[in-house]
Amino acid sequence: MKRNLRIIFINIFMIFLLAGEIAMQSVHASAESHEGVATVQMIDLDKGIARLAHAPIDSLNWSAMTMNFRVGEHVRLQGIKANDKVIFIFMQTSGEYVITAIRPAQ
Ligand SMILES: [Cu+2]
Repeated sequence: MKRNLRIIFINIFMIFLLAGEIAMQSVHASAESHEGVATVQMIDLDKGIARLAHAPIDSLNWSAMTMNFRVGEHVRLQGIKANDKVIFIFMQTSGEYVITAIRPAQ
């Protein structure tokens, strides 16, 4: 019985992982979004800003730099903090770069 419960929990967890992956892919599929790898410098939850030291982003011809991104309203930061390495997806919206998804890099 306990074992069955454990299997059910693992299955639910896998479904969430899969749903997250699909969400990332659908964000990725839209024309204006870009993906980057970065180290978090600072997160200001009050202002909704993340300062990221990102690696080059080929889809924008950007070289590596440190810059501020706006954190999208519905983005869950899920415990992401300064010095964490992350993979993130962002879009340009009215002159701002807005993070639409972010997760820890493996
Ligand atoms: Cu940049």
